[in-house]
Amino acid sequence: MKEKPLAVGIDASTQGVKALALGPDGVEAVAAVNFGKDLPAFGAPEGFVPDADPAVRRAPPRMWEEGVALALRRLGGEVDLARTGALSGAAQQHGLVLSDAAGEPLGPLAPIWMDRSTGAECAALDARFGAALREKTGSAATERFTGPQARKAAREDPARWERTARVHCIASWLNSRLVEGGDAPVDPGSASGQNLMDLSSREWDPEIAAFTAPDLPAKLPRIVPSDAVSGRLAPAFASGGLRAGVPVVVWSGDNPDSLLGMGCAAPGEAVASLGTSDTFFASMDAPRTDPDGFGNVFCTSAGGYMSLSCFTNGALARDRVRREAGLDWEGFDAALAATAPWDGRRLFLPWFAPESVPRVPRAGTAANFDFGAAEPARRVRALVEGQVFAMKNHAAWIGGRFSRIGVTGGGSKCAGVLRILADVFQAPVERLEGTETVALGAAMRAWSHLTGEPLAALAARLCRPALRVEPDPAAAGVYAEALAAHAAFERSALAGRP
Ligand code: XUL
Repeated sequence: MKEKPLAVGIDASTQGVKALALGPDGVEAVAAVNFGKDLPAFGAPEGFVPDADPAVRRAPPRMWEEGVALALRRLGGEVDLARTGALSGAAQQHGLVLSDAAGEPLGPLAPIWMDRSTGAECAALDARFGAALREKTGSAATERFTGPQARKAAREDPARWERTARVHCIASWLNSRLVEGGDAPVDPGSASGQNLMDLSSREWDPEIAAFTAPDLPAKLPRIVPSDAVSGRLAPAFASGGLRAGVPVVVWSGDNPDSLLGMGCAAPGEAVASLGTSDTFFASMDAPRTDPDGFGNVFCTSAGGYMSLSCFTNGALARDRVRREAGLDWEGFDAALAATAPWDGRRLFLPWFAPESVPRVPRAGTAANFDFGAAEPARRVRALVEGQVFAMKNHAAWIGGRFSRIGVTGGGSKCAGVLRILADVFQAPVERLEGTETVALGAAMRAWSHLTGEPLAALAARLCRPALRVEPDPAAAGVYAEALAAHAAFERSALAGRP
């Protein structure tokens, strides 16, 4: 190997793949592949093949595999990948890929995290295990998780199930394709997104697995720590200078590696990812679970635990209120600057679409004032505060105060949103310099394996904030009152719904 080693991190996400090269002085290059643009023959421009049933969301596993190979080739055009000493990756969490013993997928399509077609399977798991499922695995029965998906696959096509040697989530399947022998283990970050793993022992729960599908315990991959080597790079991926035989550190899920790549993997640190959905995830010292059953608990890829709550009404709600108020994004931000914290004691529940936290199966917003008739600036403030109040109230079970909140996603560009987050949480809010946090998290694990540099030291060196917003203590009182009022308003709104 030449003087300066490289670690490569891959982010296999819904709409494409990113590959990132991390050297001794930081990120050297990033290459991207977009499924719609670069691999149109798979017919999945948005990352899934359109289906007549909106609950069904499936994608071709071969597209992910080709996407990874292409991203590595492109990265090889930017840096000399012969310097690579270790590689790792993270994939969209959950999903289900059934494979034979050599890792070949059984069938052209596999369900992804957006699939919502396992309601009957989740009901069966709930009826059998009740609250114990959430307490053991960290999540109530969840439609997109590998366990319910496997139960459905076994029921729908018993012959294929019989032929299945391995039941993979997307991360462990891609990891299997990448290594010699085609049979990779899974890390606790991915395994905790399956409704199958016991969070405290970090082993598959034999009773839950056996109930979920016939012979499932024998078909699941081994669980290994997130810093373990899963195998050696297969010759098929050796291109752009990358050498076959390079160690592949076990793949993880995108959320655990994003927490790492955001530099927020120490207990008490959290991330608010303000994208299509708003996702709030926080690092925890112990596996506490959400008594309401809305949030998920995963293992982190840094050896700890993390909460994850997904608020469906994120960017689309902000965009809708902005448009209806006749504002551009500058005007949206100016509206927040022109109004005071909890101005007029207004409360708004932005359930324009069915919501996951709290669970709201049918769309329908609610307000304690005439939302549609209110001045644009008041609507904008009530919306953003309503979103952040829900985030804070539904984070109460995580325990303690947050020492820092990292922000990412389109919404984090809006200064007014960051101000409200800092003041409601009474915690400093930081926006990072880099954007490829998932690929960076995976590359950090590979680098740590290669050099022995601890993850915390790497985070301190690589995850620098571009902007930090300190909380205003003067807003603490009004927001404490607002949070209590929001919780009561939400309870009464939920009680009045079917
Ligand atoms: C988390 C989840 C999504 C996917 C996106 O539970 O389903 O965040 O991981 O790739």
